[in-house]
Amino acid sequence: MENKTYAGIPEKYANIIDSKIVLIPVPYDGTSTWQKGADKGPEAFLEASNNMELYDIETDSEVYKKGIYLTEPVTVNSTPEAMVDAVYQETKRFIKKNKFVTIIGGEHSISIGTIRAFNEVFQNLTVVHIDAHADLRKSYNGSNYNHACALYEASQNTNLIQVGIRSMNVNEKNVMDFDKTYFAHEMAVNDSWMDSALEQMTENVFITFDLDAFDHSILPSTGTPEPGGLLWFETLYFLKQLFKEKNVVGFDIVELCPNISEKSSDFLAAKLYYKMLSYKFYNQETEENYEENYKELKKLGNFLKFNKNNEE
Ligand SMILES: [Mn+2]
Repeated sequence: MENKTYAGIPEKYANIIDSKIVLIPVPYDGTSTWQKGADKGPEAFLEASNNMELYDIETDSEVYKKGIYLTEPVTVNSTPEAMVDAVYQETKRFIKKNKFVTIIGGEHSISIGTIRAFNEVFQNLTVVHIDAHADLRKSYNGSNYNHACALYEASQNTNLIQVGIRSMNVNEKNVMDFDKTYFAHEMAVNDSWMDSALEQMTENVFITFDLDAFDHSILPSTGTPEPGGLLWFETLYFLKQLFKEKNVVGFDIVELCPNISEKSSDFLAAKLYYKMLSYKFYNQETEENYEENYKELKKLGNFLKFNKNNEE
C-alpha cells in the first residue's frame, strides 16, 4: 500500500494506541465471476482518500481526530477458506482491543469473515446488507466461499436485513426472508422502506456495504454493475438514521473495482467511508452507548473466548 495513513492524516491521529477506529484493507479478488480487479480496491480507495477534505459540513465534525489506525493489509489468498479465516481473525483481534473496526475490500466473500467475527462478540446481531445482489447461495462454482455466497451464513446465524436488491437466482427465494428484504424496484417508488427496515433491526448492527448497491450512474467502477440502484443522498439519509438510532458496531465496504480513467467511484467510496464514521462519532451520546455496550459485553464475559489466542 502506498498510503501510510488513511487520507494522509498525521501520524498522531493514526497510531494504534490512541486510535478509536481501525481500518483493515483486504485486497482480495479470488472468486469474482465477471470483471476482475476488486483486489485493487483498497489501494484506489486510499489514494482517493488523500484528496478528501476532512471537515464534514453536515455534522460539523472532524472525525479523523478520533484516530484511524490503518493496519497492514490481509493478503492471505491461498484458498478462499484461508482468506475468510484470516479476515475473521484480524477483525476479531481488533474488536477485542475495543476499537471500532472497519474493513475495505476486496470482493464480497471477505464479509463472511468480518460478519463471523462481529457475530461472535455482539449479542443479537443485525446484519444490514446493502447490495444489488442477494448473495444467498449456499455454494457457487463448487465453493461455499464464493462472493455469490457472501451472506448465506449471515442468513442462518444473524438477523439479516437486505436493502437494494435487484438481482438474484430463483433458488435464492428458498433462503430469502421476504419480510426483511427491500427490493430496489419497490424502494424506487416508496421511501417507507427506511422506517420499516429500522424497525426490524435489533440494537447491535453491522453494515456490509457492497458498492454495487449504488446506481451505476454514480458508481460505475464495480465488478457487476446493475442499473436501478441507490443514489447518494437517499443512501446518506438512511445511514444517518441508522447510526443515530442503533448501535452500529462496525462495517465493511466491498467491491470497488477501480478503473484508472474513472476516479469518481474511488472518491465516492472514500467519502462514503468518511460519512459513515462521521455519523457514528459526531453524537457524543452514541459514543457513550458504544462504551457502555463494551462494558456490558465485558461483564458478560463475551471476550473470554478470545483469551486463548491472538493476544498481542
Ligand atoms: Mn453485489
